[in-house]
Amino acid sequence: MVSTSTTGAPAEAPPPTSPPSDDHDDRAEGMAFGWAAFFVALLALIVAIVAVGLTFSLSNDDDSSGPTYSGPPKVVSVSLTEMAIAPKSLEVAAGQPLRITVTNDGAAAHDLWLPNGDHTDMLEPGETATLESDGLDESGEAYCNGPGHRAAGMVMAVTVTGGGSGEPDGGSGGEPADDAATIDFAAKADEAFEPYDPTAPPTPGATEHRITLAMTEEQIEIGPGVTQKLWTFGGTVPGTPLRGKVGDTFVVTIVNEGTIEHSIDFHASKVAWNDEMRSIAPGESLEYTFVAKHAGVYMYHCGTAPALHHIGNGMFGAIIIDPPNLPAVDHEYLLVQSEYYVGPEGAEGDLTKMQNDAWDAVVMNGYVNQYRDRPIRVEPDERVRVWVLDAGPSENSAFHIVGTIFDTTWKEGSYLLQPDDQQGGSQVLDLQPAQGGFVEFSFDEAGLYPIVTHKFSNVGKGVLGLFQAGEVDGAGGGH
Ligand SMILES: [Cu+2]
Repeated sequence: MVSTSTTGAPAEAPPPTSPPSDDHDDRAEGMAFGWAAFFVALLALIVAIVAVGLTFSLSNDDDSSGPTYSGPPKVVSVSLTEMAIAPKSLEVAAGQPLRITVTNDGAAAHDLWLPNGDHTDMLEPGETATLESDGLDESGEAYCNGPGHRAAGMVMAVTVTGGGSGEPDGGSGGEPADDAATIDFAAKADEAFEPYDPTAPPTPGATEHRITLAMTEEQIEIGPGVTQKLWTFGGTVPGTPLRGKVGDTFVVTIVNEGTIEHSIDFHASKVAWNDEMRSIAPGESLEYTFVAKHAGVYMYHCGTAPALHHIGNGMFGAIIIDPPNLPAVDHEYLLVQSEYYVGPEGAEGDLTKMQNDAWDAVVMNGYVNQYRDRPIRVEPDERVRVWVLDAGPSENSAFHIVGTIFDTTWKEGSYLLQPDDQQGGSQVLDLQPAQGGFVEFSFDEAGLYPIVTHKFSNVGKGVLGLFQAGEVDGAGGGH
């Protein structure tokens, strides 16, 4: 498995526009001196302004000692749910102490932050805490600091009366962040980029599989120059691919190495939801044992509320359970389609966009157009099987390969088409979110064969890949 994890921005310094020369150096020194003088002057100005401001505020304090309040505290009850705070607004006198009973009535962890920074701990579902504050000087917004929760609508407008000015800026709830990173779909990954290995894991000979999946938070590049803080199973998006046969036992230990609760839900299993699929806190682990009773390419994902956010921010993967008598082929690949809902650079995906089906990108195996720039290499007439999973969270897939026809399609546990005297062909494997299957085919001629979803509005959003059959002039070649 190749990780696309990075710890910082890609190292691509812009090339110098002209070679350095003595002339340049002299001018640079002169300019440097000029700038230094300028900054000294600027610093002096800033010091002067601060001094004046300080004097003014001190004398101001002498005139009026600021908002004082001598009455009883304001006592309020606040309820936190997905994704709202009730009541929606709160009015309090300037300087009046606050005693807020905060109850988490939701299914995920939440907290409450006041505009002055006073806040509760992160509260588990059903938990109640009392938030005491000495009071506020200015209006503002109270909010939940859970990842993406404020932008998704967990806000409460706080109006402070009789004191400092300032209107509550409560309009931000429910609006997507406008500082989201932008993906350039024409950009190419730099030389050092290592694509997610599209090769399907081989079928293991053993019948019991012991696997540990760390649930982590990673800075991961999702397209050239755009990095998001994704939540993962095993450090990659998609998560570690797993494989076995019908009848095999999987003993999976999940370890929560993140900072918020997570869980795992294997669609390949038949187990009680309230036991194996329960959420675990940071630092905890859980053993999830199941027997694979039915064949398929199944999704696994985090189910912790809001599951939309956990899946949309990277917590999904594929597990292949081979049907009996699966024929051998020359190459087997695994392509997982999913969407990105891009937040600010280096931050989590935007939950509000997820709630509105407003994806920025649709990708195969977690990276924008990665097999367009690193084609998947086979030979003409070789038999190829591609397992396809649509991880969503919300968009479908019309999986198609330009220039070939599938002679075999298998979807959700059953063959739809196999070679017979009807000589039928299939052009698309259609998958709704969390559906999977495989297709088999070969390429008749050497050349390039684009991989797409035939929902063409998504083709320009990062889903494009290429198979390269044989030698092609000018093609990079990949796997
Ligand atoms: Cu999770």
